Amino acid sequence: MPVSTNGYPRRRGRAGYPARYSAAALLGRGLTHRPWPPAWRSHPLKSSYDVVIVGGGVHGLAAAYYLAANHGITDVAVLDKGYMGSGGSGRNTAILRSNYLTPEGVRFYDRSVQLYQRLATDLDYNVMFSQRGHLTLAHNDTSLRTMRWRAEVNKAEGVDSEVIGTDEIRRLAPFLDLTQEARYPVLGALYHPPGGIIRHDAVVWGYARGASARGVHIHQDTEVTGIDVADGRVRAVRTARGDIATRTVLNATAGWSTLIADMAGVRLPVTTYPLQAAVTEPVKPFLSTVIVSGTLHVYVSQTDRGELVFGASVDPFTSYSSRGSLEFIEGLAGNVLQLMPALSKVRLLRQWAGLCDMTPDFSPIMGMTTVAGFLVDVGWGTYGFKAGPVSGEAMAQCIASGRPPGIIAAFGLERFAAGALVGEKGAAAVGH
Ligand code: PYC
Repeated sequence: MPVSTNGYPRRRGRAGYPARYSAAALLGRGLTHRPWPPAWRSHPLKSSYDVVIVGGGVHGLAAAYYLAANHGITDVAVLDKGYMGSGGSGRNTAILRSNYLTPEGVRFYDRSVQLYQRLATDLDYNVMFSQRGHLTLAHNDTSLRTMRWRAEVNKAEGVDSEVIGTDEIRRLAPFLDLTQEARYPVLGALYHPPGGIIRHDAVVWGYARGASARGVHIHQDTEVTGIDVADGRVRAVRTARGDIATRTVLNATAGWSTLIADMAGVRLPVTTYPLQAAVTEPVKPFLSTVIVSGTLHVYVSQTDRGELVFGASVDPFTSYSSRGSLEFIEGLAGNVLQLMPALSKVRLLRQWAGLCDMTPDFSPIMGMTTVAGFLVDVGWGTYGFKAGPVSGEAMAQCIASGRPPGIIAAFGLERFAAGALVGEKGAAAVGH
Protein backbone atom coordinates (compact mmCIF):
# COMPACT_ATOMS: atom_id res chain seq x y z
CA MET A 1 0.00 0.00 0.00
CA PRO A 2 1.44 3.46 -0.85
CA VAL A 3 2.68 5.29 2.24
CA SER A 4 2.57 9.06 2.83
CA THR A 5 5.47 11.11 4.20
CA ASN A 6 4.35 10.59 7.80
CA GLY A 7 4.22 6.80 7.41
CA TYR A 8 0.45 6.33 7.32
CA PRO A 9 -1.03 4.39 4.39
CA ARG A 10 -2.34 6.76 1.68
CA ARG A 11 -5.40 4.58 1.09
CA ARG A 12 -7.10 3.42 4.25
CA GLY A 13 -8.53 -0.07 4.72
CA ARG A 14 -12.24 -0.83 4.65
CA ALA A 15 -12.54 -0.05 8.34
CA GLY A 16 -10.98 3.32 7.51
CA TYR A 17 -8.19 2.68 9.98
CA PRO A 18 -6.29 4.73 10.86
CA ALA A 19 -8.49 7.68 9.96
CA ARG A 20 -6.74 10.55 8.25
CA TYR A 21 -7.03 13.72 10.36
CA SER A 22 -7.42 16.55 7.86
CA ALA A 23 -9.80 19.44 7.21
CA ALA A 24 -11.36 17.48 4.32
CA ALA A 25 -11.88 14.40 6.52
CA LEU A 26 -13.43 16.55 9.24
CA LEU A 27 -15.83 18.11 6.74
CA GLY A 28 -16.63 14.74 5.16
CA ARG A 29 -17.39 13.06 8.48
CA GLY A 30 -19.35 16.09 9.67
CA LEU A 31 -21.55 16.00 6.58
CA THR A 32 -22.04 12.22 6.45
CA HIS A 33 -22.16 11.60 10.24
CA ARG A 34 -19.78 8.68 9.71
CA PRO A 35 -18.16 7.88 13.09
CA TRP A 36 -14.39 8.11 13.49
CA PRO A 37 -12.67 4.75 13.94
CA PRO A 38 -10.79 4.28 17.23
CA ALA A 39 -7.37 5.96 17.23
CA TRP A 40 -5.63 2.65 17.92
CA ARG A 41 -6.56 -1.00 17.54
CA SER A 42 -7.27 -3.59 20.23
CA HIS A 43 -5.58 -7.00 20.05
CA PRO A 44 -5.62 -10.15 22.13
CA LEU A 45 -2.56 -10.43 24.38
CA LYS A 46 -0.04 -12.66 22.59
CA SER A 47 2.03 -15.23 24.50
CA SER A 48 5.28 -13.69 23.23
CA TYR A 49 6.60 -10.38 21.93
CA ASP A 50 10.09 -9.29 20.88
CA VAL A 51 9.84 -6.25 23.15
CA VAL A 52 7.53 -5.55 26.10
CA ILE A 53 7.26 -1.97 27.29
CA VAL A 54 5.83 -1.44 30.76
CA GLY A 55 4.10 1.93 31.04
CA GLY A 56 1.64 3.46 28.57
CA GLY A 57 2.66 7.06 29.06
CA VAL A 58 4.47 9.32 26.65
CA HIS A 59 7.81 7.57 27.32
CA GLY A 60 6.60 4.03 26.70
CA LEU A 61 4.46 4.95 23.70
CA ALA A 62 7.18 7.10 22.14
CA ALA A 63 9.69 4.24 22.53
CA ALA A 64 7.21 1.89 20.83
CA TYR A 65 6.55 4.40 18.06
CA TYR A 66 10.26 5.01 17.32
CA LEU A 67 11.07 1.27 17.53
CA ALA A 68 8.57 0.75 14.72
CA ALA A 69 9.11 3.97 12.76
CA ASN A 70 12.92 4.24 12.99
CA HIS A 71 14.03 0.62 13.35
CA GLY A 72 11.24 -1.52 11.85
CA ILE A 73 10.78 -3.39 15.16
CA THR A 74 7.02 -3.91 15.39
CA ASP A 75 6.52 -7.06 17.49
CA VAL A 76 6.13 -4.81 20.50
CA ALA A 77 3.57 -4.68 23.33
CA VAL A 78 2.92 -1.61 25.48
CA LEU A 79 1.30 -2.56 28.80
CA ASP A 80 -0.37 -0.27 31.29
CA LYS A 81 -2.26 -1.15 34.43
CA GLY A 82 -4.68 1.71 33.71
CA TYR A 83 -5.48 3.52 30.48
CA MET A 84 -2.96 5.17 28.16
CA GLY A 85 -1.76 8.42 29.72
CA SER A 86 -3.38 7.71 33.09
CA GLY A 87 -0.12 8.31 34.97
CA GLY A 88 2.23 11.28 34.83
CA SER A 89 1.59 11.91 31.12
CA GLY A 90 -1.98 13.01 31.78
CA ARG A 91 -1.21 14.76 35.08
CA ASN A 92 1.65 17.13 34.31
CA THR A 93 1.25 20.84 33.62
CA ALA A 94 2.32 20.37 29.97
CA ILE A 95 5.27 22.77 30.09
CA LEU A 96 8.10 22.21 27.59
CA ARG A 97 11.55 23.81 27.80
CA SER A 98 15.23 23.05 27.40
CA ASN A 99 16.82 25.73 29.61
CA TYR A 100 18.66 23.24 31.84
CA LEU A 101 21.87 23.65 33.80
CA THR A 102 24.23 20.92 32.60
CA PRO A 103 25.42 20.62 28.97
CA GLU A 104 24.15 17.00 28.94
CA GLY A 105 20.72 18.12 30.13
CA VAL A 106 20.49 21.06 27.72
CA ARG A 107 21.42 18.93 24.69
CA PHE A 108 18.98 16.21 25.71
CA TYR A 109 15.95 18.43 26.38
CA ASP A 110 16.71 20.54 23.30
CA ARG A 111 16.46 17.42 21.14
CA SER A 112 13.07 16.81 22.77
CA VAL A 113 11.89 20.33 21.91
CA GLN A 114 13.04 19.75 18.31
CA LEU A 115 11.05 16.51 18.12
CA TYR A 116 8.03 18.20 19.71
CA GLN A 117 8.22 20.97 17.09
CA ARG A 118 7.62 18.49 14.26
CA LEU A 119 5.45 16.03 16.16
CA ALA A 120 2.10 17.19 14.74
CA THR A 121 3.39 16.51 11.22
CA ASP A 122 5.18 13.28 12.12
CA LEU A 123 2.11 11.85 13.84
CA ASP A 124 -0.62 13.47 11.70
CA TYR A 125 -2.09 14.66 15.01
CA ASN A 126 -2.60 18.19 16.29
CA VAL A 127 -0.61 18.30 19.53
CA MET A 128 -1.10 22.08 19.87
CA PHE A 129 2.49 22.97 20.75
CA SER A 130 2.53 26.69 21.51
CA GLN A 131 6.07 28.10 21.84
CA ARG A 132 5.01 31.15 23.77
CA GLY A 133 8.17 31.72 25.82
CA HIS A 134 9.08 30.70 29.35
CA LEU A 135 10.03 33.10 32.17
CA THR A 136 11.68 31.96 35.40
CA LEU A 137 11.59 34.84 37.88
CA ALA A 138 14.52 35.61 40.18
CA HIS A 139 13.58 37.10 43.55
CA ASN A 140 17.10 37.10 45.02
CA ASP A 141 20.75 37.37 43.98
CA THR A 142 21.41 33.65 44.31
CA SER A 143 18.64 32.78 41.82
CA LEU A 144 19.90 35.48 39.48
CA ARG A 145 23.39 34.00 39.58
CA THR A 146 22.08 30.49 38.77
CA MET A 147 20.03 31.95 35.92
CA ARG A 148 23.08 33.68 34.42
CA TRP A 149 24.89 30.37 34.64
CA ARG A 150 22.01 28.52 32.95
CA ALA A 151 21.78 31.20 30.23
CA GLU A 152 25.50 30.81 29.44
CA VAL A 153 25.33 26.99 29.30
CA ASN A 154 22.17 27.25 27.14
CA LYS A 155 23.82 29.67 24.70
CA ALA A 156 26.94 27.51 24.48
CA GLU A 157 24.67 24.61 23.43
CA GLY A 158 22.80 26.77 20.91
CA VAL A 159 19.64 27.12 23.03
CA ASP A 160 17.95 30.51 23.19
CA SER A 161 17.93 31.79 26.83
CA GLU A 162 18.92 35.10 28.38
CA VAL A 163 18.59 36.95 31.65
CA ILE A 164 16.28 39.97 31.36
CA GLY A 165 15.38 42.87 33.67
CA THR A 166 12.05 44.04 35.02
CA ASP A 167 11.21 46.36 32.10
CA GLU A 168 11.36 43.47 29.69
CA ILE A 169 9.45 41.21 32.12
CA ARG A 170 6.70 43.88 32.36
CA ARG A 171 6.42 43.94 28.59
CA LEU A 172 6.06 40.14 28.44
CA ALA A 173 3.82 39.72 31.49
CA PRO A 174 2.10 42.99 32.44
CA PHE A 175 -0.10 41.33 35.09
CA LEU A 176 2.79 40.42 37.38
CA ASP A 177 3.33 42.43 40.54
CA LEU A 178 6.77 43.89 39.78
CA THR A 179 6.67 46.59 42.48
CA GLN A 180 9.29 46.92 45.19
CA GLU A 181 6.45 46.57 47.74
CA ALA A 182 5.92 42.89 46.82
CA ARG A 183 6.90 40.49 49.61
CA TYR A 184 9.57 38.99 47.33
CA PRO A 185 10.33 41.69 44.73
CA VAL A 186 11.31 40.39 41.28
CA LEU A 187 14.92 41.25 40.34
CA GLY A 188 15.09 39.70 36.87
CA ALA A 189 14.22 36.53 34.99
CA LEU A 190 15.62 33.79 32.80
CA TYR A 191 13.77 34.20 29.50
CA HIS A 192 13.60 31.15 27.24
CA PRO A 193 11.63 31.93 24.04
CA PRO A 194 11.40 28.31 22.71
CA GLY A 195 9.63 27.13 25.90
CA GLY A 196 5.88 26.76 25.93
CA ILE A 197 2.96 24.43 26.48
CA ILE A 198 1.41 21.54 24.60
CA ARG A 199 -1.76 19.43 24.78
CA HIS A 200 -0.43 16.48 26.78
CA ASP A 201 -3.31 14.06 26.07
CA ALA A 202 -2.88 14.67 22.35
CA VAL A 203 0.79 13.73 22.60
CA VAL A 204 -0.13 10.42 24.26
CA TRP A 205 -2.91 9.65 21.80
CA GLY A 206 -0.81 10.68 18.80
CA TYR A 207 2.05 8.36 19.77
CA ALA A 208 -0.38 5.52 20.58
CA ARG A 209 -2.09 5.93 17.21
CA GLY A 210 1.21 6.16 15.32
CA ALA A 211 2.63 3.09 17.09
CA SER A 212 -0.56 1.08 16.57
CA ALA A 213 -0.70 1.98 12.87
CA ARG A 214 2.79 0.47 12.54
CA GLY A 215 1.85 -2.82 14.22
CA VAL A 216 2.52 -2.21 17.94
CA HIS A 217 -0.02 -3.82 20.32
CA ILE A 218 -1.39 -1.56 23.02
CA HIS A 219 -2.79 -3.31 26.10
CA GLN A 220 -4.62 -1.18 28.64
CA ASP A 221 -5.80 -2.58 32.02
CA THR A 222 -2.89 -5.02 31.92
CA GLU A 223 -1.02 -4.91 35.20
CA VAL A 224 2.46 -6.41 35.35
CA THR A 225 2.74 -8.78 38.31
CA GLY A 226 6.21 -10.24 37.82
CA ILE A 227 9.28 -10.45 35.60
CA ASP A 228 11.05 -13.77 35.11
CA VAL A 229 14.83 -13.63 35.02
CA ALA A 230 17.04 -16.70 34.54
CA ASP A 231 20.85 -16.82 34.16
CA GLY A 232 21.00 -13.02 34.39
CA ARG A 233 18.60 -12.45 31.46
CA VAL A 234 14.94 -11.52 31.13
CA ARG A 235 12.74 -14.42 29.98
CA ALA A 236 9.14 -13.37 30.53
CA VAL A 237 6.72 -10.81 31.91
CA ARG A 238 3.80 -11.95 34.05
CA THR A 239 0.62 -9.92 33.84
CA ALA A 240 -2.83 -10.08 35.39
CA ARG A 241 -4.05 -11.19 31.93
CA GLY A 242 -1.44 -13.89 31.22
CA ASP A 243 2.28 -14.43 30.79
CA ILE A 244 4.38 -13.10 27.90
CA ALA A 245 7.67 -14.66 26.83
CA THR A 246 10.16 -11.97 25.83
CA ARG A 247 13.89 -11.19 25.85
CA THR A 248 13.53 -7.43 26.14
CA VAL A 249 11.61 -5.42 28.73
CA LEU A 250 11.65 -1.64 28.99
CA ASN A 251 10.55 -0.18 32.33
CA ALA A 252 9.03 3.17 31.30
CA THR A 253 6.93 3.76 34.39
CA ALA A 254 6.74 6.70 36.76
CA GLY A 255 5.65 6.29 40.35
CA TRP A 256 6.00 2.51 40.16
CA SER A 257 9.45 2.37 38.59
CA THR A 258 11.11 0.91 41.68
CA LEU A 259 8.41 -1.76 42.05
CA ILE A 260 8.80 -2.90 38.44
CA ALA A 261 12.60 -2.83 38.70
CA ASP A 262 12.38 -4.89 41.91
CA MET A 263 10.55 -7.61 39.97
CA ALA A 264 13.66 -7.98 37.80
CA GLY A 265 15.97 -7.77 40.83
CA VAL A 266 17.28 -4.29 39.94
CA ARG A 267 17.55 -1.63 42.67
CA LEU A 268 17.03 2.00 41.71
CA PRO A 269 18.06 5.07 43.74
CA VAL A 270 14.58 6.57 43.38
CA THR A 271 12.17 8.05 45.93
CA THR A 272 8.58 8.80 44.97
CA TYR A 273 6.78 12.03 45.88
CA PRO A 274 3.40 13.39 44.75
CA LEU A 275 3.33 16.69 42.85
CA GLN A 276 0.06 18.61 43.00
CA ALA A 277 -1.46 20.85 40.36
CA ALA A 278 -4.69 22.78 39.84
CA VAL A 279 -6.72 24.51 37.15
CA THR A 280 -9.09 27.50 37.23
CA GLU A 281 -12.21 28.37 35.35
CA PRO A 282 -11.49 29.92 31.92
CA VAL A 283 -10.83 33.65 31.78
CA LYS A 284 -10.03 35.99 28.89
CA PRO A 285 -6.56 35.46 27.43
CA PHE A 286 -4.08 37.67 29.31
CA LEU A 287 -1.02 35.53 29.96
CA SER A 288 1.01 34.76 26.89
CA THR A 289 4.12 33.23 28.50
CA VAL A 290 4.77 30.49 31.03
CA ILE A 291 5.66 32.06 34.40
CA VAL A 292 7.73 30.27 37.03
CA SER A 293 8.69 31.50 40.48
CA GLY A 294 11.06 29.25 42.40
CA THR A 295 10.86 31.40 45.52
CA LEU A 296 7.05 31.28 45.58
CA HIS A 297 7.03 27.60 44.54
CA VAL A 298 4.59 28.14 41.72
CA TYR A 299 4.33 28.03 37.93
CA VAL A 300 1.42 29.08 35.79
CA SER A 301 0.35 29.11 32.15
CA GLN A 302 -2.92 29.88 30.38
CA THR A 303 -4.41 27.25 28.09
CA ASP A 304 -5.95 28.03 24.71
CA ARG A 305 -9.35 27.62 26.40
CA GLY A 306 -8.42 30.32 28.93
CA GLU A 307 -7.94 28.18 32.06
CA LEU A 308 -4.95 28.90 34.28
CA VAL A 309 -2.93 25.78 35.05
CA PHE A 310 -0.83 25.92 38.23
CA GLY A 311 1.74 23.62 39.71
CA ALA A 312 4.13 23.71 42.63
CA SER A 313 6.90 21.75 44.34
CA VAL A 314 6.55 18.10 45.19
CA ASP A 315 4.83 17.32 48.50
CA PRO A 316 7.26 17.24 51.44
CA PHE A 317 6.72 13.52 52.12
CA THR A 318 6.94 10.31 50.09
CA SER A 319 3.64 8.78 49.02
CA TYR A 320 1.85 7.06 46.14
CA SER A 321 -1.23 9.24 46.58
CA SER A 322 -2.56 11.07 43.54
CA ARG A 323 -5.16 13.07 45.48
CA GLY A 324 -5.04 16.80 46.05
CA SER A 325 -4.89 18.37 49.53
CA LEU A 326 -6.44 21.47 51.11
CA GLU A 327 -3.06 22.60 52.50
CA PHE A 328 -1.65 22.61 49.00
CA ILE A 329 -4.43 24.62 47.46
CA GLU A 330 -4.41 27.21 50.27
CA GLY A 331 -0.66 27.69 49.95
CA LEU A 332 -0.81 27.79 46.17
CA ALA A 333 -3.59 30.42 46.12
CA GLY A 334 -1.64 32.66 48.51
CA ASN A 335 1.52 32.40 46.43
CA VAL A 336 -0.26 32.99 43.13
CA LEU A 337 -1.86 36.15 44.51
CA GLN A 338 1.54 37.49 45.51
CA LEU A 339 2.55 37.22 41.87
CA MET A 340 -0.73 38.27 40.25
CA PRO A 341 -3.04 40.00 42.76
CA ALA A 342 -5.64 40.61 40.02
CA LEU A 343 -6.55 36.89 40.09
CA SER A 344 -8.22 37.09 43.52
CA LYS A 345 -11.73 36.54 42.12
CA VAL A 346 -10.88 33.67 39.76
CA ARG A 347 -12.32 30.32 40.88
CA LEU A 348 -10.40 27.07 41.01
CA LEU A 349 -12.07 24.18 39.21
CA ARG A 350 -9.99 21.12 39.97
CA GLN A 351 -6.84 19.85 41.61
CA TRP A 352 -4.97 16.56 41.29
CA ALA A 353 -1.54 15.03 41.79
CA GLY A 354 0.95 12.96 39.83
CA LEU A 355 3.88 10.89 41.07
CA CYS A 356 7.48 12.01 40.69
CA ASP A 357 10.36 9.56 40.94
CA MET A 358 13.21 11.67 42.29
CA THR A 359 16.85 10.63 41.77
CA PRO A 360 19.77 11.96 43.84
CA ASP A 361 20.98 14.28 41.04
CA PHE A 362 17.62 15.21 39.44
CA SER A 363 18.65 13.53 36.18
CA PRO A 364 16.93 10.44 34.77
CA ILE A 365 18.16 6.84 34.76
CA MET A 366 18.24 5.47 31.22
CA GLY A 367 19.72 2.50 29.42
CA MET A 368 20.83 -1.04 30.27
CA THR A 369 20.92 -2.63 33.72
CA THR A 370 22.83 -5.55 35.20
CA VAL A 371 20.02 -7.86 34.05
CA ALA A 372 20.42 -8.54 30.32
CA GLY A 373 17.36 -7.45 28.39
CA PHE A 374 15.96 -5.31 31.23
CA LEU A 375 16.20 -1.63 30.33
CA VAL A 376 15.09 1.44 32.24
CA ASP A 377 13.76 4.86 31.30
CA VAL A 378 12.88 6.10 34.78
CA GLY A 379 13.67 8.60 37.54
CA TRP A 380 12.15 11.58 35.81
CA GLY A 381 11.39 13.66 38.88
CA THR A 382 9.46 16.70 37.68
CA TYR A 383 10.94 16.68 34.15
CA GLY A 384 9.38 13.60 32.57
CA PHE A 385 6.83 14.92 30.14
CA LYS A 386 9.31 17.30 28.49
CA ALA A 387 11.59 14.40 27.71
CA GLY A 388 9.03 12.03 26.16
CA PRO A 389 10.06 12.23 22.49
CA VAL A 390 13.84 12.22 22.99
CA SER A 391 13.59 9.41 25.53
CA GLY A 392 11.47 7.33 23.18
CA GLU A 393 13.88 7.95 20.33
CA ALA A 394 16.95 7.15 22.46
CA MET A 395 15.49 4.06 24.15
CA ALA A 396 14.34 2.70 20.79
CA GLN A 397 17.89 3.13 19.50
CA CYS A 398 19.26 1.52 22.66
CA ILE A 399 17.01 -1.54 22.19
CA ALA A 400 17.69 -1.78 18.46
CA SER A 401 21.48 -1.44 18.69
CA GLY A 402 22.11 -2.91 22.16
CA ARG A 403 24.00 0.24 23.21
CA PRO A 404 22.88 3.55 24.76
CA PRO A 405 23.26 6.35 22.19
CA GLY A 406 25.54 9.28 23.08
CA ILE A 407 22.66 11.58 24.01
CA ILE A 408 21.82 9.40 27.07
CA ALA A 409 25.32 8.11 27.83
CA ALA A 410 25.58 10.32 30.95
CA PHE A 411 22.29 9.02 32.40
CA GLY A 412 23.21 5.36 33.01
CA LEU A 413 22.41 3.63 36.31
CA GLU A 414 26.13 2.93 36.85
CA ARG A 415 26.82 6.66 37.38
CA PHE A 416 25.69 6.44 41.02
CA ALA A 417 28.31 3.81 41.87
CA ALA A 418 30.93 5.71 39.84
CA GLY A 419 30.06 9.05 41.50
CA ALA A 420 29.54 10.65 38.07
CA LEU A 421 26.36 12.55 38.89
CA VAL A 422 24.69 14.97 36.46
CA GLY A 423 23.43 17.62 38.89
CA GLU A 424 20.27 19.14 37.45
CA LYS A 425 18.62 20.39 40.65
CA GLY A 426 19.44 24.00 39.78
CA ALA A 427 17.20 23.75 36.71
CA ALA A 428 14.11 22.61 38.65
CA ALA A 429 11.11 24.81 37.92
CA VAL A 430 10.65 25.38 41.64
CA GLY A 431 12.77 24.36 44.63
CA HIS A 432 12.26 20.88 46.11
O1 PYC B 1 10.49 21.55 35.12
O2 PYC B 1 9.36 23.06 34.02
C1 PYC B 1 9.44 22.13 34.82
C2 PYC B 1 8.21 21.65 35.45
C3 PYC B 1 6.99 22.22 35.39
C4 PYC B 1 6.16 21.40 36.11
C5 PYC B 1 6.88 20.38 36.61
N1 PYC B 1 8.13 20.54 36.18
